Amino acid sequence: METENTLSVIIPVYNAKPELLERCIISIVEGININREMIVIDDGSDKIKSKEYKNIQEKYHVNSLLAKVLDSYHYDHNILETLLNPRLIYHDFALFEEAEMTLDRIQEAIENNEKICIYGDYDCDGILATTILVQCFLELGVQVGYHIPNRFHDGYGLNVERVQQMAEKGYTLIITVDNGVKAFEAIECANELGIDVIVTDHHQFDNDLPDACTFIHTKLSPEYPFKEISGGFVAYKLASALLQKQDKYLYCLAAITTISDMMPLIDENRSLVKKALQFMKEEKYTSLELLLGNQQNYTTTTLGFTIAPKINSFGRLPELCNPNILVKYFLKNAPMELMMKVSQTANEINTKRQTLTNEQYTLAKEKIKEPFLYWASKDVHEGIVGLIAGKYTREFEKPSFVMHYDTNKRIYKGSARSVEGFSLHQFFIEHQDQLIAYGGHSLAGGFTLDEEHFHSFHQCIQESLKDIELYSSSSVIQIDEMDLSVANIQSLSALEPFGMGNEEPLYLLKNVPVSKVYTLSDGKHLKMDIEYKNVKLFGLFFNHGEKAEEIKQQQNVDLIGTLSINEYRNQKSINIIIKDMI
Ligand SMILES: [Mn+2]
Repeated sequence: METENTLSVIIPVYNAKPELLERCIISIVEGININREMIVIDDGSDKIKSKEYKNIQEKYHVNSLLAKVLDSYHYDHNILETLLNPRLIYHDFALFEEAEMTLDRIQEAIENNEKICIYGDYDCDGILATTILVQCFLELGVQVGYHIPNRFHDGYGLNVERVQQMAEKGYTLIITVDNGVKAFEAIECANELGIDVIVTDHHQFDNDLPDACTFIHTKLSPEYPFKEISGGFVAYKLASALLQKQDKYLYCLAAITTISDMMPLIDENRSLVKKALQFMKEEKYTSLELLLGNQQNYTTTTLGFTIAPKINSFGRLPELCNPNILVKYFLKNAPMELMMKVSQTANEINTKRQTLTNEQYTLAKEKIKEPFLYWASKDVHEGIVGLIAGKYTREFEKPSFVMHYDTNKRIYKGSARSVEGFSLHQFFIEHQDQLIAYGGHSLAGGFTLDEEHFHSFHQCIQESLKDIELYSSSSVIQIDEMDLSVANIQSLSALEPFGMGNEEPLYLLKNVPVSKVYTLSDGKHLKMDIEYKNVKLFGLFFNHGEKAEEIKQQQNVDLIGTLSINEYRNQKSINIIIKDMI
C-alpha cells in the first residue's frame, strides 16, 4: 500500500432512467481522484433489491439502513453473522494441521540449544512477522538469528546460498515467515545439509509442496475455519502458542500486517484490527508513535497509508538502508537512540520512494494505448514497479504490468495488479512457458520475463483480456429519507473498522430537498441544509464552493457521500460528506 490515493468505482444505480447514463470525473476531498462511471440499470432489479434487504432486516433484526449496507456486501450468512457479532473471533493455533509437530520440533531445538534462524521477507508483513517470532524467542530466553532478504541480492523467499551460509554458521532449524511454501530448492538443500525447515506462510501454492519438516498454513489446514490471514498473523499465532499467552504489542504488529497485506477485514482479521487499534491508542507504543507522526490517530487509514508504507520503503530501496534494522527497531527493548535514528531514516526513504513513484508513474501513463498498462523501462527502480502498477490499477480499475528492464541480464522484472474478473495467479499458470518466474495472488503478483518473450507475453494479455468483463468491488447504496436517523447511522459503527473487504459505505440520495446553500472558508467549501419532512441533514462538499450558484438554481439534487454524526453542544446532527453531485 502507499499514500497516493486514487480510486475509482463503478456504481450500479437501480431503477433509474436509461437517459441518466452518464460519466463523470470529479475530484473530491483529501486529494483523492475518483474516476467514476455511472451505470444505470433499469431492469426492475429495484424490486429484487428491496426484497433482499427486507429479508436481511427481518433475519438479523437490524434497521433498514444497516440492512441495505449488509445487502450491498453480498456476503453469505456466516460472514454476516460474524460481522454483526460483537464477540472477538480468534482461531486457535491448534487448528493448524501440523501445529503439534511444529511445537514439538521447536521445543526440541530449544532443549538441545540448537541454533534457530527466522527467515522473513522484505515487505511490511515479512519484516513484522520476523519481529514477532524474534521477540517471542527472546521472551522464552532463546537468542535466535534472523534474516530479512535483500530484494535484489537474495530475491523473494528462502534461497540456496543463504541456506548454505546458515549451515556453515551451525544453524539446524530455520523457521520461515511470510514465505517458504514455494522454496523447493532451498529446502532440499537444507535437508541435505541437516537443517530442518518449518514453513509458516500464507501464500498460494501449486499442487506440489517442498519437503519441509512441517507447514503452518491455513490452506493446508482443513480444520482452520478462515483462510485469508497475513504472514504476520500466522507468525503471531505460533508465537502465542509458544508463549502460551496473548501479547498486546505483538498482536498490534500482526494487525499492521493484516492492513499492509490487504487482507479482508472480516472474521478474525476484523477482530484483530478492531482490538489492536484500541490497544495502540491506549498504550502509545514508541515504535508506532514515531512512525505515525504528530497529531494523527490510529485508524485503518493511518496504518495503511502512513505506517505501513514507511516500513515497506526499506525493502523497496535497500541500498539506502538495510531493512534488517527494522527488526531491531520493533523489538520491545529497542534503545531510544536507535529508534530515533531509524524512524528519521524511515521518513527520508519514504519521501524518496514517493518522488520516484510519481515521476515514473507520469511517464508510464503517457504510454497507455490499451485497456491495461504494459510498461517497461530500464530507468524505473525495481523496488517501485509494484507501486506504479498499484497506482494505475486503483486509478483506472484496469490490470497493469510494470517492469524494470535489467540491461545486464537482459530480463524484465515486473509486478502486476488486477481487478475482480481477471486472476493473475491463474493467468501466470496458464502462460508459465513464457515466464522465468512468477508468483502472487489473484489481484497482485510478480513475474520475470526474458527479452524474447516480451512481445508474446504482451499479446497473451491482450488475448486474455479481450472477452473478459472486469468489475469493481465498490458500490454505492441507494437510500432514502426513511433510512436516515441518528440512531440508524450510529448503528453502522457495528461494522467498523472499515477497510479492505469491508469498505466504508458510500450512499446515493436522490432528489435531495436543499433548503439553503452557503460557502465556508472564503468560498472554498460548500455547505447546504437539507430538509426532509421528518429529518434534517447538513451536507458538506469540501473544495467545491464554486458549485453554490449552480445548486441554488436547482431544487432537487442527487448526492453521493458518506454519512456521519456531528455532535455540538449535546446536539446531534446528521452530516453527509459529499463526494459527488449529479
Ligand atoms: Mn505476506
